[in-house]
Amino acid sequence: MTKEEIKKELRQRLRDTYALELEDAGPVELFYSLGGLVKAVSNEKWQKTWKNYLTEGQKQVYYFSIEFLPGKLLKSNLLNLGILDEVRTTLADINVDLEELANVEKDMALGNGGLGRLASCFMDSIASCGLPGNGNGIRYDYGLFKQQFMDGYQVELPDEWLKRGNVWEIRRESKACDVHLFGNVYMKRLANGKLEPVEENQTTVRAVPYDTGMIGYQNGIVNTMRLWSVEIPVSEEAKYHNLGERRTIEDLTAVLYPDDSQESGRLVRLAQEYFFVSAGIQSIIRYYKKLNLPWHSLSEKIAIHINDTHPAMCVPELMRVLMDENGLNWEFAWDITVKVLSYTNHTIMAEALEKWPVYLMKRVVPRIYQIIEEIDRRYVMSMQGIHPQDLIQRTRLLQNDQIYMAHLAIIGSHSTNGVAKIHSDLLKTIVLHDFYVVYPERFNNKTNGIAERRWMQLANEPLSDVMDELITDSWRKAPQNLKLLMNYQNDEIALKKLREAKLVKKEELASYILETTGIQVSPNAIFDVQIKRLHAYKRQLMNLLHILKLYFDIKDNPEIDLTPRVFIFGAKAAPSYSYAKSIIKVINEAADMINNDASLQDKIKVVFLPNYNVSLAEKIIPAADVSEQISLASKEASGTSNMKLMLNGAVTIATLDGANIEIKDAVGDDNIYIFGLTEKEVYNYYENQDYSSQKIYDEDEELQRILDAFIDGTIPNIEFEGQEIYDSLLKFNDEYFLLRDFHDYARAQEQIDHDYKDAVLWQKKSLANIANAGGFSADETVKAYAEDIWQIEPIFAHTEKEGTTNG
Ligand code: F58
Repeated sequence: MTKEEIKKELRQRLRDTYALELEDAGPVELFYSLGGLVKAVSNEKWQKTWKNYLTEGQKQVYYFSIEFLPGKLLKSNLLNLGILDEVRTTLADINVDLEELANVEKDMALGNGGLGRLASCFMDSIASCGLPGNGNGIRYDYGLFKQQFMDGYQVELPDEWLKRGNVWEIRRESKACDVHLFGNVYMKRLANGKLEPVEENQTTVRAVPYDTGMIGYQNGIVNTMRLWSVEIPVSEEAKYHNLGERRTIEDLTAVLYPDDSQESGRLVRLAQEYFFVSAGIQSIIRYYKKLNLPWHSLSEKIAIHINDTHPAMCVPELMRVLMDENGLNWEFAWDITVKVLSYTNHTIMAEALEKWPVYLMKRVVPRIYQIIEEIDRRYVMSMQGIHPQDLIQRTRLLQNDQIYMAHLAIIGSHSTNGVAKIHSDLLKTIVLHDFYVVYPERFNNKTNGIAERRWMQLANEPLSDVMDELITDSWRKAPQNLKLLMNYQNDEIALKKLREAKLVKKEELASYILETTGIQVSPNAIFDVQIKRLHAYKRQLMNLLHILKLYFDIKDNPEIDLTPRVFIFGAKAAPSYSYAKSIIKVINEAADMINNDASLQDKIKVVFLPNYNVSLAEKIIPAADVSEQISLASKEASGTSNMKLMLNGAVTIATLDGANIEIKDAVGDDNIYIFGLTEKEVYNYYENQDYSSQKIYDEDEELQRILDAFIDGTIPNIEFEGQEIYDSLLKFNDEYFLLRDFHDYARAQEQIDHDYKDAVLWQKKSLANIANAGGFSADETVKAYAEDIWQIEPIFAHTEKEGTTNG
């Protein structure tokens, strides 16, 4: 599009929608008009893409995820359509700043953290690699809560992201379908002797899809992310004249659950899981039927991915649709189901592995429960004589009146993968070892990846420009080419350029910190960043223990030679996770104490930025010097902020956990700071049960002083929280071994303090991190999924093979 065409289109849209001239429009009107224009450009490609898939009979994957975290889409869509620069300069001609328009857009925050963001990075990469793949999820009316701090406490406010409407989505009324919940079911014997399920007294809700185009990077491909919203079917309207009853239905897709620990919400959460699974499966089968192919070809045309266990009801739902609605027998339906489905596990934490009480499942989805029972019965039967009884009992779906959703996903699919090498190994050797014995061929690893386009090209333009200058812009299409940067390791001019690019982003972040918190920080200090959900295993608390160590060090010796450092946190705690909320409170109070103590001479500052989300990550990550990846070894499945920070030249301080291990292998020992227990040592402690935090404390004066600060009034205003944390570390024996890892962590931090003083040395380390981040591109990850698990091909490869030319 030329500049003139862009202006003309904008003028027209402003007149048509707002009765405004370009010169009179404000950022909101401009954003929506520009969004509409972008959508119109991409719609043409979108239509072509799906028609192409249909006529070519392409096998497609459907990525089922209860969370998607796309963030803002305007700039990413412009970039992927290849018109970012044109639009930016056109707007500049009329004195409009694209950044200001982009800020009008609300983050689409339909997820909690890594799991949801991974789903969105995958959507970007799947489209960018020309792969036929679609998302399937829930269109929550309210996304993840907005976080504010009051007196240092986390306060949760509703996220009204749809208030001004969502410019990207298309409501597809004609693709709506009915989902049935509750009621009861019994088996009726037909005249031919066969049994048929009869369902009664059900509640029927309407699932209406809202589709958003997932635009590939400058390749003409636009895939679909389909999010379902609940409505009352027209035929049922009369039943719901009572407003209260209406609300119970409409609330089904009202909010994203930050966790499932509150009983009151659990029924709704289960209904949500079934709702988007059932709607998704029904729409896929409806599509497949249009192809007029026999059922046994289903797995040649369709792959369905279960992202964590939340969509695990795909297994019984696909069985139900094939058997009850299309008359297939059990064996045939089962064979198809296992071939079509695949599953990713994202955690080894027992409390996070979903289990649903039988009574709840029976109540919410009685027919699904019946099918689950039958899967369990047949599984147990088929294993008799092959595996020992105790193994069979441990692996079955139904145990202690609960349904083990991971077991359902593993038994009902052909592939189970972990998200980093160590995590996949732990699944095989420990967490899911029994299943590995039963189905060794089903287990595989797919290390997570990130969309470099968003995390470098969009988030960090100064660095992107330096890269173009040094290694040409080929890395933009092929992130592997970042490797070429290694040629500049000893080039002082290149190192200086990289340093200057980092400084620009640090200055921007410093301004943002001042604006939002009133805290003044120096861009010359080390920016040390820990950004992730607040969870005990991620050990934000250990970071604080080290900050307190430095605090006491400076107090004891005001002349101490410390490199000034700003510790930056970003994290939301699940509203019902009170321990995590206490950690937020103590960090905020310690921050207040430190930031207002002039005797520290600004040697350390602590900033907890509120409302961590994708947009805030885009501000923090490019400005980071140090990346904190300090989870207890074995607990973090992979991590992805570690990859984003590395890509932006931050140097990692890490335990040997998750993808940190692969990052270490990629950058080499000199360019990462490793400390702490290994996963084997952690498991040894579990086995021998000989960990005593009290013993460590009793023998360690420094730790005594730091821990006592939580209860002796040193950190003010934390009577309750301080005691809770103190007790967790001593009375309850320090579940995540903070005291055990503390000194090694402090040692690694001291090394960072020392190395950062040598600007050239530090910049070389930073360069090695950028150069080796290409291996963590989500493009590579989804290509591996496509080849090994989904068996789908890029549209280009497919059309070439068939001898056609439409790409
Ligand atoms: C995360 N899981 C893992 N779960 O913790 C992280 O290591 C990994 O990199 C990432 O998945 C992607 O594989 C995660 O984000 C959740 O947010 C849960 C969702 C359901 C409610 C409880 C939190």
